[in-house]
Amino acid sequence: MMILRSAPASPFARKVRIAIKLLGLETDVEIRDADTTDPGEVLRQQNPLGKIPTLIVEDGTAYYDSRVIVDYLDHRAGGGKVIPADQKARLDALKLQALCDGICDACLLIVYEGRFRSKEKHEPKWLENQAGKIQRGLAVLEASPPPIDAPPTVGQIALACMLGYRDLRFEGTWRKDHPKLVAWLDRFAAQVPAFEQTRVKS
Ligand SMILES: N[C@@H](CCC(=O)N[C@@H](CS)C(=O)NCC(=O)O)C(=O)O
Repeated sequence: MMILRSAPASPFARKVRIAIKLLGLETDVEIRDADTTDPGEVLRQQNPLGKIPTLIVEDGTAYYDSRVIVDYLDHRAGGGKVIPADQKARLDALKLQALCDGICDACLLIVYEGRFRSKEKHEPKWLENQAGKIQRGLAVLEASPPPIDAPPTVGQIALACMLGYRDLRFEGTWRKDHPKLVAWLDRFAAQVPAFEQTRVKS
């Protein structure tokens, strides 16, 4: 049995959880939540970065980060499933994943600024720098939303998880200016039940 160190709100862990469902590996993985802020959390021994998601496989090997985990799981499920085998399609999927994960990184840094620093210590220039990455990334995606394959690629899953995280932590403010992405996410949710099944209920 594999163990996935996870947390319900993490967009990176959600990407892995959706991939697990799509790859038919649900019965092979136990989801075990981790508290990344707890210095005593065993996660820090499993992954020196103390980050989720981290996957521990049967022989005790720990895989991180989410990109490595999805690569491992896709291969374990036969290969070429959510990470296409064809070079062009594969690079398209990985590049889309890199963009959406990068937007999530910027979102997280903004969330952590609020969580770990008192308000008077917030650095507006640095926050604006992160906001710029999010804004430009969303603009590129809105200009040309990707297709939704069956099954979706890891890039398309990453896009859905990133937009879901914008809804969860930023009150869906992205929706007003990105109508094509709103329609894209609606289609994704209809085509991929695992998206709704992994939504944080709160
Ligand atoms: N590039 C990593 C990002 C993972 C990440 O930033 N996870 C966050 C939670 S969403 C985390 O573990 N944060 C705790 C920390 O940075 O200490 C991935 O794709 O897995």
